[in-house]
Amino acid sequence: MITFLGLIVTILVIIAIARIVRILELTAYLSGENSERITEKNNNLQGTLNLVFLFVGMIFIVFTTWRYSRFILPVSASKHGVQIDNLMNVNYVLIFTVFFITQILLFVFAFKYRHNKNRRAEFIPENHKLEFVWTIIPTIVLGGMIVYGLTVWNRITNAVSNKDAQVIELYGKQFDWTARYAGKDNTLGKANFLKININNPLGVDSLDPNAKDDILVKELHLKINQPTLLSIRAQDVIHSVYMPHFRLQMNAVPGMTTQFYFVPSITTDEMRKNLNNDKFDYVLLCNKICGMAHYTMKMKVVVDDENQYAEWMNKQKSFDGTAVADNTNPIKVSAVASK
Ligand SMILES: [Cu+2]
Repeated sequence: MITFLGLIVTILVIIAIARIVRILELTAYLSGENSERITEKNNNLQGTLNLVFLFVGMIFIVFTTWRYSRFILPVSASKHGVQIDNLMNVNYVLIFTVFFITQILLFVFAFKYRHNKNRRAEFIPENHKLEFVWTIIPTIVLGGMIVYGLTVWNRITNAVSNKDAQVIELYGKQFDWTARYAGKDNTLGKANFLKININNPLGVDSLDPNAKDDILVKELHLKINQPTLLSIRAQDVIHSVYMPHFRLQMNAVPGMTTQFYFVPSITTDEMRKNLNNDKFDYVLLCNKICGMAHYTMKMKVVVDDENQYAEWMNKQKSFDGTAVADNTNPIKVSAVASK
């Protein structure tokens, strides 16, 4: 109803403006002015308006950047995140520099070279030197950015080969995440979608000896400075593991395993102190629009120190080693909280 009224009001306002313009034209005509003719006064006004627009626009840009900078993520909570932030900052500096230079030149020139009857425009059909400069400089700058970006990305993703990493599986489905810890053997048990049932949401193969000590949880706990390898799977559609505070994102694709290797570097407690906010929590979000309740698909992430982590881990329960995972005798997944 409100939108309908809004639409009608908008249409009426447009009609009213059109009528007023028409009236102004008619009065000008009646008073003998030729409204088609562009006068010196018009040119000066338009030229000055260009300067005003530049000035107001620049103030607006600087103000909004300052005003909303609090929405920018805090310092990275992972080791590799520092490289991503550097890359981002270099991009910001470049973009802002180019933006300010080009916009100031654009509007200042529009003012400076507004029409003047005593001045003739120069005719320059081509200028090879100029074209060379405006082709080569952006090519070098953009090429440099691509090489820099790829180098950082390769360095981050190649780190995966590290063998000391703790393996944690993240499993996405519409619409929640489950984390599986590999247990004492640091080896995840095999999983098979045929074994998925209400008591075994990840389809873990309980016949696999590696699966017996696996632990399923609904809250992701990470140990500070512990190299961690996320092993990522999805059940139904493409999801994406997104942990913005760690500068970490990787797609979760049905039918394949993806991975991300990283080292958490700031505990939840430290970050709360940094941000002066004792309600702060790290979060894992789904970053692929995966259906109606996509926005609810998140999991709390906690970075613990050694003691906190051990304390939490000791409270978890692993798979019941004796049960067999089939539909008639489902394995018990005691640690999966029914939210
Ligand atoms: Cu999702």
